[in-house]
Amino acid sequence: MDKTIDRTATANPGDVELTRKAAEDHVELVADRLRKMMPECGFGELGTCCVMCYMGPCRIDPFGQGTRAGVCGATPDVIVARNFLRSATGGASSHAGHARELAILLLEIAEGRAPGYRIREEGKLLSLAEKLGVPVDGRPVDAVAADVARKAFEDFGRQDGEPMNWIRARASRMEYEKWEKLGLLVSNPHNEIETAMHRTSMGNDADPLNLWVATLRMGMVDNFAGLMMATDLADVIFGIPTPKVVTANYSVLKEGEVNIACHGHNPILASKVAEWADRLEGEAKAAGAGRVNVVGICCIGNELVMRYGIPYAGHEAQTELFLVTGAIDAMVVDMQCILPSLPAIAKCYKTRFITTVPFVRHPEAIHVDFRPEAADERAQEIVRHAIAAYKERKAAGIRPRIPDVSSRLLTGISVESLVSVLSTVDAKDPLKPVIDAIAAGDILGAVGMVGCPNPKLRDGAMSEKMAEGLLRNNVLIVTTGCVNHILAQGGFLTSDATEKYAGPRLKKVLTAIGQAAGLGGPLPPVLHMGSCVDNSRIYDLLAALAGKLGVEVSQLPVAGSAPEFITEKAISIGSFFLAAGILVHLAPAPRVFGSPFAVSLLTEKLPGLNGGKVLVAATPDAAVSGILAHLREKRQALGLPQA
Ligand code: CUV
Ligand code: SF4
Repeated sequence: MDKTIDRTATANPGDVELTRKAAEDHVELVADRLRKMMPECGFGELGTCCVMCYMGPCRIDPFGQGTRAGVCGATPDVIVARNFLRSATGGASSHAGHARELAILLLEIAEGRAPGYRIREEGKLLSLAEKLGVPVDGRPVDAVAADVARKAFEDFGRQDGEPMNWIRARASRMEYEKWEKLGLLVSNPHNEIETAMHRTSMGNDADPLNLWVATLRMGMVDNFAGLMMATDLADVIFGIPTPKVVTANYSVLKEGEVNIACHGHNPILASKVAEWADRLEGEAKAAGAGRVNVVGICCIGNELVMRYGIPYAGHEAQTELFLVTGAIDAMVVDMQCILPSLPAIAKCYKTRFITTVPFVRHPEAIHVDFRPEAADERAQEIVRHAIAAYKERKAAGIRPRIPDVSSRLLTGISVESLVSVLSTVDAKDPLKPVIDAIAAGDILGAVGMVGCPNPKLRDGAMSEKMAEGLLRNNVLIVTTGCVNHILAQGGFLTSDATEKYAGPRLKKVLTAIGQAAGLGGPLPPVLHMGSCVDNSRIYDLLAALAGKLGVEVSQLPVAGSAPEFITEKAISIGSFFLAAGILVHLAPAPRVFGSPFAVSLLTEKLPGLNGGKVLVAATPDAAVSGILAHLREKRQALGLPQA
């Protein structure tokens, strides 16, 4: 292990402490492997490496050195467009899979085949049903639920070319018409995914523009067959998030308790593990532990904290470090963002690493075949694994080291809960105070900070510094995904943060709302709206604001930022926000710079077409000033004062 390099620059002292412990314990971390990988491949970074067929691999220097096209004749513009579309397809597939599992669960609940689950939000089910054209009057809830699930399956099987049910039901008229004009009304997510894979394989689509339109369409798949469907159905089954104040960071792990870390994405598994953790407290006590303590990592942490207030552990770049604490008895995962390095590290500390999904396995993991029909049995099995591990680990003399770092955060901001908070200010027209504040310039604009924690940018505290810069300039921030773990650990989701970071005009607005809502302090300047799939909540909020103003979403002074993105899911989410006509800031740089066509499309042509635009900026200062310039431009176009 290379000990000469200082890996201690991140803002979280817990990360520093555990990184040292990892070195002492001879555990290799993401940051170590990243360093060994340097320099990363320049062709890959530019997007001009192609492995689509076996005449290659081909790599093309965009600066005119060497060959100008792949063996097949594909130009850098074609290669970049194909590669990018495949990334967006990977992301959209993940989100569509997530949503489809929830649709299956809803049908199972309706038909009595998933006794461990129930419908918690009848009101949301009925309003969703009405939007989908499912009759509700006088019908039993289960019958309505079954039909709502069937509407989802209809989308996944549709061959008539008509727009998805979920788009027709959930897009506003104005946004729908915009997408209709642009040819972005997708019909069947699976067909779109199939066609994307087909057209990008060797010897098919060689028109860069056609390929980029397919990427925007993949963004539509991501939002409507993924994010929005998943959020709608998860709220129906697991509840609409409500505001609550909870604890985050390493200190959520408890010595003397059985610690279970849930990691992954879909609440189907983790909600059950959390339930059985409570119900098996007696067995934990018999094993000499206080209780079973469930904490949430990554996006499942977001799902669990938003709805149930379950302790909010940390983000993806900390998953290895959480194991290095030696305090976790079982890490239970479902899907997405599970580093393949984890099971070996778990072994070092006799932590049981449990996979649960048939297509997310690891040779060194324990596999529990989790299915909704047998959810209660399987969840008990998982919790008992953790209790057994607790005894074993105690006997083996494993000494945990839990960094004494903790922070508080306000979480649980759904559109519904935000509206109810704001209705304390204006009961008749809850969104009016926000719109007035934006119009007056007290809120300059809003930015959705979303996505992952990238070790390439973590040492520079990219997300924290960007948040600081935006807040000082009176920009309101909403967050989802792992960025929210970062910002929570940095103390940005508290009333104190409003005092500390918000510009004077933003502070005034947030203080007034906090007072009216009886929060005992200002509303935090960063609002936690959930997991990656909950980006649909951000979009719903924007659509509601735009609707009230009578403008398109693309005209609002807002932007999206994935300041440290890692996954293909961030690419597909970003593609949706581009389709919606919103500025998307990305760091690290997306792999498009090998294609002059792509650069001009994403930074010059698309803005003129629908407002969508990509901003690439890898330093906080450049990102903040680029975003501020954009917000000011949008304000000017609407005739709003510059503040
Ligand atoms: Ni979906 S995608 S790392 S933000 S969960 Fe965290 Fe969460 Fe993964 Fe990125
Ligand atoms: Fe090379 Fe063309 Fe094959 Fe890609 S598809 S590997 S560019 S020959």
